[in-house]
Amino acid sequence: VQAILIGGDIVNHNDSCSDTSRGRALDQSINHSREIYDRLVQIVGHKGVVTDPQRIEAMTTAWRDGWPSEPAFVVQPASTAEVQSLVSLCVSSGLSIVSQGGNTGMAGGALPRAGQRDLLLSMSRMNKIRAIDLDDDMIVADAGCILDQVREAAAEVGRLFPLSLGAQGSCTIGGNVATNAGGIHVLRYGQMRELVAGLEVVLADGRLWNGLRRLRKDNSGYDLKHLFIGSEGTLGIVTAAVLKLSAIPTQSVTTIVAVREPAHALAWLRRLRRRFAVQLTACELIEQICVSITLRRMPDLSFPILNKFPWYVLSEISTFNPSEDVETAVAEEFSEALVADEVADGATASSLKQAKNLWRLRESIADAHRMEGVSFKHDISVPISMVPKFISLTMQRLSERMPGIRSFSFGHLGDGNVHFNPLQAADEPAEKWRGRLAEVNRITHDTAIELGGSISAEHGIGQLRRSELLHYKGGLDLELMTRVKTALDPGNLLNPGKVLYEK
Ligand code: FAD
Ligand code: 2HG
Ligand code: ZN
Repeated sequence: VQAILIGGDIVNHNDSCSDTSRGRALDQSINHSREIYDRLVQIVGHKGVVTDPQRIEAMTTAWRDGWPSEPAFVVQPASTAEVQSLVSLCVSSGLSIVSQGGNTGMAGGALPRAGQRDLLLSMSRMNKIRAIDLDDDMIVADAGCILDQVREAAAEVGRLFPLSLGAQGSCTIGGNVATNAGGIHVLRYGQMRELVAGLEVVLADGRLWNGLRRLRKDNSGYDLKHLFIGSEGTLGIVTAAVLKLSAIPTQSVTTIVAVREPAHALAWLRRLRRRFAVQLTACELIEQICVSITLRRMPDLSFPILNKFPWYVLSEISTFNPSEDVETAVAEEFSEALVADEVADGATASSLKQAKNLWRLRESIADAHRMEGVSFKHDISVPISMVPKFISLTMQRLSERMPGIRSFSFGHLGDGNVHFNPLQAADEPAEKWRGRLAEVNRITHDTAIELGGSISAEHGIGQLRRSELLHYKGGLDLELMTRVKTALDPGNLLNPGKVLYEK
């Protein structure tokens, strides 16, 4: 059998770098790649060990950034028991484990390191909906279920699983949990953390933590599931989740308005919140350049506002009363905003097709952006009130140092989460702009922190922002994080080289 030798033969655990296998007792008898391969096959069967180079290539290539990645082995377990056996094998053979769902993460967290003893554990075969209970109003899903699959299963029984993001056709529930994913509906339904009632997690010593409870309230001690949510595969392997469902709105109205500056976008958000309260289910800020680049890349999309304006706000208002006249209410707010000179133009989707077109445009910005030369991605959050100041101050500071740099910002205005992704100057060679990420990061993240913000709102740290985390987090934050990591994974088995630096 052609096995595993993607990262070179694994012969001696002493070869591993200081990141791996600290404190783990190794069983010398299985410390050889062929033997490990045989043991893997015993656990997951031939079907569960991936050796096809094309499949491995897809699993080790990030959606956008090119991190070098070479797993020692790639496995796809089919059950929680298999995951437990794999963990035991890794403990005894000195392998580390990198959990992977859909590999859509934006911080490089799901990629095994190159030249290390990293086993890539893909959850894609664990993809069953285990149960749906309408009285509990919850769905129980394997970690490898695709987000769309869960949304569809909920819809089939007349319920909504509200997490919604551009990658929902390929990202998994385990990945959503591990990154505490956000998306467009956070302002109404919360991030993944708010949507999870219970988790099943395989721990770093192979034991199963069964927190798969369907409770809405549970104050019996520390709420351990929250440790695993957002831990990016560094504290445990999520094998299943209990997720809270919601009602499907009977009517959703999508509106886009054009504004001249982000402060006016904020004023529009304030209006919508005041008028519609919890009925406001999405509110996204989009800069003109995002629209033009996305339309150029995706010509089947259209845009209802013909004149160009610097910024747009795309919003969704959802109600449970089919006869409620949301469109008239939005039009009233729009007229008032027009008189106050806060909006310049606007349109409301008059069909599902038009609404879908607008949301597809919004969700395609990230894809269009990655094709546009050198760019610098950020996922900052600031208090909502600070969004306009963050954008103007950061662009001013960047432009002083890097004339010609182009603003490219969009994101979840209702959460104060800006994807601040400036582009290199147009018509300049890419070489001039490559290698400037650290400089751009420093200015951008300094400004976000200065305004009371965070260096990552929803994409996480992974390997992309590890040094930024180290730079910005206070000593006590890092100390507590390290103590949690050490308590749950003393041998540093799980996703080493991600989130934290090992001592
Ligand atoms: P992966 O990429 O496979 O993994 C991500 C991290 O989770 C890694 O650290 C991995 O080790 C860990 N992990 C995965 N599965 C498990 C498991 N079972 N147990 C333990 N750890 C695990 N994110 C947002 O928050 N909001 C958005 O709006 C958004 N939009 C996106 C749009 C596009 C086009 C793309 C490509 C990505 C977007 N993302 C967004 C980023 C990404 O976080 C989400 O797509 C998703 O949550 C990742 O899920 P995944 O299954 O692909 O995880
Ligand atoms: C989105 O909101 C995603 O579209 C991706 O979080 C953001 O590409 C990005 O920076
Ligand atoms: Zn986002």
